[in-house]
Amino acid sequence: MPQKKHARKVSLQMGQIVKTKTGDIRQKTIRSYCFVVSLIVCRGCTGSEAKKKKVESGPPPEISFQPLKSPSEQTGEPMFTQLDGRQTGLKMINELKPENMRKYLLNGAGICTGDYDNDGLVDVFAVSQDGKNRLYRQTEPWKFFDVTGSAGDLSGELYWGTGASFADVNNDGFLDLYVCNINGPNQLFINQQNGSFEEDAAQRNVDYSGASNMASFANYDQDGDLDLYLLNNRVFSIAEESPNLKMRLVNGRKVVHPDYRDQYFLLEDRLQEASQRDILFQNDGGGNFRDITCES
Ligand SMILES: [Ca+2]
Ligand SMILES: [Ca+2]
Ligand SMILES: [Ca+2]
Ligand SMILES: [Ca+2]
Repeated sequence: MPQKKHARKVSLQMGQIVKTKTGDIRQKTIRSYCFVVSLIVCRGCTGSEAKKKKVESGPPPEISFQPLKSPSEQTGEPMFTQLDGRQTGLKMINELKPENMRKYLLNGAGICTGDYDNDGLVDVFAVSQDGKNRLYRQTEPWKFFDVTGSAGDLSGELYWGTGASFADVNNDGFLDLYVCNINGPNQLFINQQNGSFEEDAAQRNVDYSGASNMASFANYDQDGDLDLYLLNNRVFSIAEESPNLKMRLVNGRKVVHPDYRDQYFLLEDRLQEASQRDILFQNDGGGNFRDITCES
């Protein structure tokens, strides 16, 4: 009997998976499959009981599969069409100069969308690694206008930009903008409610300088304000820059050279390249943050 109990558990798990992912047709198929599983398990029952059940249940229904149609197949229309940047105004190209080609820069740069001026139209902020970051305001449906110059010092030309996020960090109803950089501090642009932004990351304790990839905002502690999770990589790869890096022996023990302790660690006497830690920042409600990574 423990065998049957186990089979019932398997059936439930499969039913749950299918219900959430693929819909009715798939559910029917899986129910049929579970039914077959039940029959197989019944074979483990003793003699006459198993035979009796087999007669009562009859032959297993035939299992069939039918692929679900996508919305585009149902309507005959494509789900997405590509719009020409010359028509939309979104003409930016992410630049990465050949002389700056490094593994840690080949991740590319990010983009974020949000209605920063609360006019009901979603706007776009795009990051460029070697070029200028751009803020595009949507002035009418599918028409964007480059407002980078008038919206504040958003170009980020001093740094290799990696990612950006819109989030209302100070709860004033206007989206603020957080930009991640490599080789320079991250930037937090506070929305001035008049179409422009002012950078204030240092005052708000989120001017982390390292190799940030991307920032994600969520109210993890459910106190009504958006907290910040910062994803970090490594500034550069020692293995790439100094492939002949050696360990040192101190009192007969291998140690990492002090100059590289932030980049390397030893695991079973083998050098492992480290990354910068990710950071969780807690918002005080007014858009001022505190690093709570260790205590959390
Ligand atoms: Ca807008
Ligand atoms: Ca705000
Ligand atoms: Ca919060
Ligand atoms: Ca808070």
